[in-house]
Order: sequence, then structure tokens, then C-alpha cells
Amino acid sequence: MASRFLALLLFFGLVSRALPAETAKEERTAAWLAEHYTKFEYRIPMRDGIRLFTRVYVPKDDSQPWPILLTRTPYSLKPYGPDNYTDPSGSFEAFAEDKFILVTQDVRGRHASEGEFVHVRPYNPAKTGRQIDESSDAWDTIDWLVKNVPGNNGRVGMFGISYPGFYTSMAMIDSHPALRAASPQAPIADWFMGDDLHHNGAFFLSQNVGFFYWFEQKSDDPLRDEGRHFVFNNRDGYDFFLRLGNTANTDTALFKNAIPAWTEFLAHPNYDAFWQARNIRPHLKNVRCAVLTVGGWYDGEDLFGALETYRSTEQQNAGITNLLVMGPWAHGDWGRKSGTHLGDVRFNGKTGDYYREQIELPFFRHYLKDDTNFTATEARIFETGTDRWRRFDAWPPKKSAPRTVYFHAKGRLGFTPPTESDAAFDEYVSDPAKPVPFTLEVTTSYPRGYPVHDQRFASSRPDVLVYETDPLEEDLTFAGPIQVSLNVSTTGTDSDWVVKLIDVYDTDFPDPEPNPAYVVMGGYQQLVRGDVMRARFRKSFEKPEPMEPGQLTRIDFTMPDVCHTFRRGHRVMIQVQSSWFPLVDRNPQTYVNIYTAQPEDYRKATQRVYRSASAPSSFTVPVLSP
Ligand code: PG9
Repeated sequence: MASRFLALLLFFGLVSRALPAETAKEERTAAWLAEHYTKFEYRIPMRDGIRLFTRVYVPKDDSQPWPILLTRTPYSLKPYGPDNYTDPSGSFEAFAEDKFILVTQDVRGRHASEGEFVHVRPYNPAKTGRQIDESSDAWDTIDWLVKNVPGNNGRVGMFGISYPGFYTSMAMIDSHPALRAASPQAPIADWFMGDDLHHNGAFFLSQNVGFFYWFEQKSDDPLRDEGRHFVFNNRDGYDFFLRLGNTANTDTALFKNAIPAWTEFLAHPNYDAFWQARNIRPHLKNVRCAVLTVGGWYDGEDLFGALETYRSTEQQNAGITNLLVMGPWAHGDWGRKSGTHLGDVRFNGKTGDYYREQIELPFFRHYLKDDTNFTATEARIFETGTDRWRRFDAWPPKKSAPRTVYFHAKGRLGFTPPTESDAAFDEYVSDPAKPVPFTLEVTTSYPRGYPVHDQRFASSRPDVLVYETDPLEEDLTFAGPIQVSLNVSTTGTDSDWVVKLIDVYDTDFPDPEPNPAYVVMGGYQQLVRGDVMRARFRKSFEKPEPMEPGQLTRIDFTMPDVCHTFRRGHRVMIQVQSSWFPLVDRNPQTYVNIYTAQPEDYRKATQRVYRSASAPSSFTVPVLSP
């Protein structure tokens, strides 16, 4: 009898251990946090006397001193109050479970903190005395925390996604000696060149209108500011923004000029001092901590910031540990989702869980708790297409060689330069009254999955040029930035040139199972990377120039890196178009201030893309040897 009872105990013991982690692991709740942590709220004085509201959770386990993990945010610390605990999730949950002193702070001028908020407050390299910026606020905060928070081990880590990622980057500059590890994740780096508000000077419209309206809410009780969402009287963003007219109408007709920051953004249509001062990249120096920059290949908001923060830190801080993680994620998904799929595209495993458990937590445990279970790999990169994690000792990988892919007649792509005569080109009529949609989804913002959406809805349009290879005879891996080089002409005096790199699945690619949306994956034209270049900025982002109607013109620009394998039997496709609406505001195709363009300024234009021996169009990308 006893042996049977023992066998049963063993069986259930094994079974409970064998249960998948997510069923065995209790859901972390605010009650769990209150049981294991004590909450403190402080108003930390900065060097100019302004006090920043700061929430501190200290482990009740006082068996040893614990390191501090700090996040600085403009998005509020709700719930406020010493007895109101947070429902931990994602990375916060993993850190709470592993025991750190968890600190979150309202940045200057936001919610419960004093002072004036300034969007992406410029770094001041010449500040002295009581002069401040976000780097000094981080320094003063860290200095106060290690001197005042009970039970800390004198070491501080920082992390944050997007705007909190920007504040982490700012803390890295002239970093405090107690800051040992920083993880800027999808950090804002440059709002004019490639993050959130603009790409190559082209204004991102639907992605930002609702967000900034919500962000800029001022309620009389900042501790209860839920923010008010803009109420669109038409849920179809394509129709709504087309009827709205020019971009400045977002300020006058929608916001009634009630959002000074938005008015300010629209007062600077070029890369002037306002935007250049907000470019953090040249200031990422005197970084004395280990850095783990994280980004998502399909992040529609700050992919540029992640790649550029890693690059700028690498170039300006020789000898430090500066690492990069890039996964198959939309904005912020790595910190809060399992990461099994995005839109219709499935990935091999729980990429988000893997990142948090196998990369992020070991990084902070190593530098803040002297845990040895960490290998500082320069680049942990998820290779899409083959759906596997890879380790590289440099990014882009050293074992890659640049290959140029040329546009050819009859919509072909090939690795050999064209030989056609000078008159070889393809053309389309770009009509601002009928811009090319960026998605088929009905939205007034942007679908998180649009960076991997099926592009078959666009390839059939007469105002979209399509070029593709034959089915590949072997896998082809692109690993790095995509240098686009177009030879074009237009009958207008300005244009947008949108280029989309697409993976065309083989015709018998299996549909998902189950398939509630009746998705047809055979022949799927998965967007891998897309971006826009506003032709007026082709020579200078600071001093734009009109295009000469009918004149052959070079349009060169770089699309953010990829690490994507086009599998054998797939095709590489390029689509070229002159609008991407309403993700990007419409270019009237006449050389006026686009934001205040009048209805008569919006004119059709005939766009030509040349593909001749003397005027080839192409893209060049590092190709990884098999
Ligand atoms: N990338 C987000 C953002 C958008 C617009 C302005 C500022 C930030 C974010 O998630 O913070």
C-alpha cells in the first residue's frame, strides 16, 4: 500500500513539475507584490530644487542588500498611494520575482512630479551649477537613491521602452558611477530622421494624431489623469484624413490649437535647430555602464532609435560592453507578450518569454548581482524567415558581403546591372486624391502588425510598381541596412518615394491551423521592410530643394536593417509607390509647405523609375554567406 501511495506522490510530484511553466506559475498580482514588497513614495530633489515623484518597491526579504532597477517615464505611475500596488507584468514581473528594488519615476513636469515637461528635452553638454536636462535628472535621482533607499547594494540598473527608453539613453550619457547596466529599448533617437513623428522628413500622420492628443491631456488631478482619447467621427482613417485635407488641419480643425507641442512640431517642417537639438545620437558619450539595446524588427515606432542608439553608442564609447538584441516584434512586444506571432506571421516559439528569461534578466543579474550565468554576446539577433535566434560578434555581421539588386524590365529583379538604353523606365500616375493605402485595416491609427502585412492589396494597383525575382533556388539572407538608390523623374516639383521590400511566399505555403480569418498564405506578399523618402530632402534635410519637372533625379536613402532569410522557393519583391496613406501625410507633389498646402496644391504627377544602364535603380544590402 505504502509503495502505491509513494508512487502516487511521485507521479503527482513529477506531473506538477512537468506542467508547462505558464500553468504552474501563479499569476503575479498586486496582492502578490504587496505580500513580497514594501512600497515607498518619495519626492526626490533635483539640483535645481525641483522634486520628482518616485515610487520604490523594496523586497521584504532583507537577507541581503538588493540592486536598484530604475525606470523614468512620462506615462504616470498609476496607482499612486503607499497602499496601492501595481499588477506586475512582463519584464517588471520577471524582475519582481527575482528580487530587485524596483523604482519608477514621473519625469520632470509629468503627473506627480514638479517642473516643466519638454518633449525629448535636448541634452545640454555645457550645463553647469543648477542647469538641468534629462541626463542630470537621472544622475541626481540615482545619487539620491543609493544614498537613501533602505537595503540597496549600491548598484543601479535602468531600462525602459520607447519614451522610457529615451530617458534610459539620457542616463547613460556621463553616467553615474552607480549605474552599472542600462537597457534602452526602442528608445527615441531622432524624431525627424526615423522615430515616431517623421521618417526622412516625411510626417507620420495617423500613427501620431490620436497618441499626442491623449498624451497632452492636462487634468486638474494629475494623479487621476486617465488622458482623453480623441473621438474620431469616422473610424476609417483613410477617409477621415483624406477629407481633413492638409496636415496643419490636425492642429486647427482637430485640436483647435490646444496642444502647443503639436503646434510647435508643425512649425518646423525641416531639419532645423529644433529637431537637431533633439537628436540624441551625437551625445551618447561617456557611457560607463554596460548597455543592452533592444529593438523589434517590426517596430512601427522606434526601430530607427534602437539601431541608431546601438550604433552611436558603439562608435563613441570604445571598450564598453555594448550589446544589441533584435527580435521579431512590434513596438514593445518583447517586454509584455509571449512573441509567438505578429499578424498572420508565426514565429518559432515564445520569442518574448525567451528574451525576458534568457537575455534581459541574466543581463541585469550579471551586472547587478554578480551572477555568472550570462554570456555578453555582441548581437543576439532573431533571423526572420528561418525563425531562429543567432549570435553575431558584430552587427551588421562581419561575414556578410554587400550585394546590389537591380530593377529590370517586365517587373524583374536581378543581381546583374541593367543593359537597357537610357529610355528604359517604368511609370505611374500618382494621384493625391487617391493615395496608396498603407493597410487594408480600418483604423484611425496604425495596426501594430502592418510591418508584416500582406501587400497583395497594393501590388495590383496601377500606381504601384512591382519588381520581383524568380523563385529562389537557395535561401538568401539579408543582414543589415538597405541602401536604396533610385533614378527617377516626376512631372511635379516634389514627391514621396516609398520602397517596400517583400518576401513572396511559395504558392503552396501552408495556411495557419486553425484559420478563423481564412488567411491564404500561399503567395503571401509579406512586408519585410518599408520606408519613405521625401524628395525635397534628397540633398539636405535642413535645406530642402524642389525637383525639376521631367529631370532625371537620384533619390538615395537607407531603410533600417533587417535580418531576413528569403527561403528557397520564395521570391524577393520590391514595390515602389508615391504615397503610404494615412500612415504618412500626402505629398501634394508641388513644392509648397506640405503642412499648409491648399487644395489646389495637390496635383497628380507622372512618376518615372529608370532602369537603364546609365540610370539604374537598385538596392544594396549585406548578404550573409550560408
Ligand atoms: N514611441 C512612443 C511615442 C510615440 C510618440 C511620441 C513619443 C513616444 C512611445 O511608446 O513612447
